[in-house]
Amino acid sequence: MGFFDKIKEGLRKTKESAQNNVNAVLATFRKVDEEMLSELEDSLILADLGAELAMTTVDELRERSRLKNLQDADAIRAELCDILCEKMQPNNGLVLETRPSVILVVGVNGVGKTTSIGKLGQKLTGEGKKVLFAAADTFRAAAADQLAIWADRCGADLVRHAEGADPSAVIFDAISAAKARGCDVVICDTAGRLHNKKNLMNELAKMNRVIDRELPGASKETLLVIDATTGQNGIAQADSFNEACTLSGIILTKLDGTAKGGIVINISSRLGVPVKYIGVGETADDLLEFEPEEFVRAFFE
Ligand SMILES: Nc1nc2c(ncn2[C@@H]2O[C@H](COP(=O)(O)OP(=O)(O)OP(=O)(O)O)[C@@H](O)[C@H]2O)c(=O)[nH]1
Ligand SMILES: [Mg+2]
Repeated sequence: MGFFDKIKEGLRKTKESAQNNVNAVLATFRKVDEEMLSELEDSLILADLGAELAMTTVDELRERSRLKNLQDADAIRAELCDILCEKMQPNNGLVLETRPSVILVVGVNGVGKTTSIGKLGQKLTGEGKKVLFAAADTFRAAAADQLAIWADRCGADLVRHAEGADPSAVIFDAISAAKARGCDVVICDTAGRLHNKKNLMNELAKMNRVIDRELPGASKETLLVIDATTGQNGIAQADSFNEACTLSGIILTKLDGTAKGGIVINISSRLGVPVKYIGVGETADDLLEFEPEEFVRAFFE
């Protein structure tokens, strides 16, 4: 399946949803008037674009369709795509320039951190990189086992400690091992933590200090994993995590499980942090590098 088709397949629920009638509004399009614009705004909100973004988008569409004298549905759709693309953060991919580089993966419980690390490991080893997983989720007994399965699958190394160990100590050991073995990338799995639990957020800050101390000047990506099915709460999660550990990117998972795929556009435009990957399923191939233009095109096709 091609890249574009995979996004479309991942958006199947969104596109089939009776609620997402953006295309239905355009299909019955006759002229740009207030009734049509307000229907369009409603359908954008229902697709989880967020009220604010839906409003500013429709305001711009009203203005531009007047200026450019847009008369047909295709022209309106193209203009709508352009407006949304302009609002989204461009994705320049991961910056992994030093050896080793570090990717720290954070997020609330069950959003898909460990799975996304497995998928990312697969991608990077596939590019010929030597990858090491750090099992810094020492909170759940099965967490390191789950990561070990992914490590086996993609040929990554694994550093783990016993349950209950200090996660920062795991990261310290993983970095030492990566230096000794000449690894290209260390990917750190962390325990799920609620964004409003102060002590857990402090623990995250400590892990970051260990990385900065042991690898000064190294490339470091701090990726927040957000579950697309949680909708608008993802914005609040991003704001809190960003305070604790300056995020460099977002992985938005479970897009295949939601009828509200517009959350991607919302998150990509609302946060000052780019969406770098989207998850569209549970297998190793189901992590796609996020391309705003392709995504918006798939969304409206
Ligand atoms: N459909 C779908 N399922 C996903 C996706 N990403 C992850 N999952 C599933 O979500 C569930 C939780 O994934 P984990 O990777 O264990 O999540 P986690 O954030 O590591 O969870 P904790 O470590 O408990 O905080 C698993 O059943 C995954 O298979 C996705 O993109 N699509
Ligand atoms: Mg996990």
